[in-house]
Amino acid sequence: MPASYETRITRAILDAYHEKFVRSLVSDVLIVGAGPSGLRAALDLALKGRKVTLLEKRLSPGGGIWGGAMAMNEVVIQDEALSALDGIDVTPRPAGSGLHVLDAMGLASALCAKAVQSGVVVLNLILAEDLCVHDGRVGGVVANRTGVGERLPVDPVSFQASAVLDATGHEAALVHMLRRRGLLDRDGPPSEGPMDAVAGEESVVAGVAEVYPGLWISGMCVQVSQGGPRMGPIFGGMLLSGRRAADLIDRALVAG
Ligand code: 48F
Repeated sequence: MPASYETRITRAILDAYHEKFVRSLVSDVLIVGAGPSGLRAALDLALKGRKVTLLEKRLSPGGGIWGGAMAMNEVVIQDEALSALDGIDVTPRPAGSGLHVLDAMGLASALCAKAVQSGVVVLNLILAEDLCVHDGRVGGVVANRTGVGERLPVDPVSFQASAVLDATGHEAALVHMLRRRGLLDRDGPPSEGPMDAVAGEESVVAGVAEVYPGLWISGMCVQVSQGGPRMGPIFGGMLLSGRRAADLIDRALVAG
């Protein structure tokens, strides 16, 4: 029987997704969480020639960008952080006091588009539910379809990488997985402190680190896991945090 038009459409999706999924199984860097810090880190690492896979549990990558602040969809970036927009097709508008504004839709979509065009494999609707740890080193992520592993007795699959970045924002999901098992400072701070926009912009960048062999943190995950201040609704530090993570991870990979 000749394949119907519907069958050929399904086949095209299956073939393309299969090829992408196979490519994502072994990466230089696996990033969990496609918010501003994860997307920026993914883009920078891809531009450095790294093989990058980005897992996002939601339908749409972009994390907190879409909502701006209190669902007012404008994003604020400070003078000192304008370099965080390098290579992204957006035009910030001056807003006084050393601040600039950007349409949130424009920033989220431009970041996603640039990351994909630069070779990052983005797999959405994939929930990271555990880590692979071999000989005291994180070597990958255990993941399932969003909504499946949480509700049904369906086994997950795993993705391997030389470095894993926890960019899951307030959830600090990968850090908590290690903490629950006592593999990482079980008595670490329970969450971020109260809001301090100035201090937060600094510490979210300064705190980027490899917190366990093979596991790095960026973005809001830094504040949560290190007890830093809650951030103001400003995105410069978040993007710079992703940039610093990309730089440190790339150097660590070069050093072997
Ligand atoms: O929350 P999110 O945008 O994190 P971020 O990059 O940026 C924080 C800002 O958006 C904002 C702020 C600005 O001042 O403070 O909050 O640190 O993006 C995190 C992404 O991770 C996904 C989640 O859906 C979101 O898109 N995520 C969280 N847990 C998992 C996950 C998981 N277990 N598996 C896959 N994705």
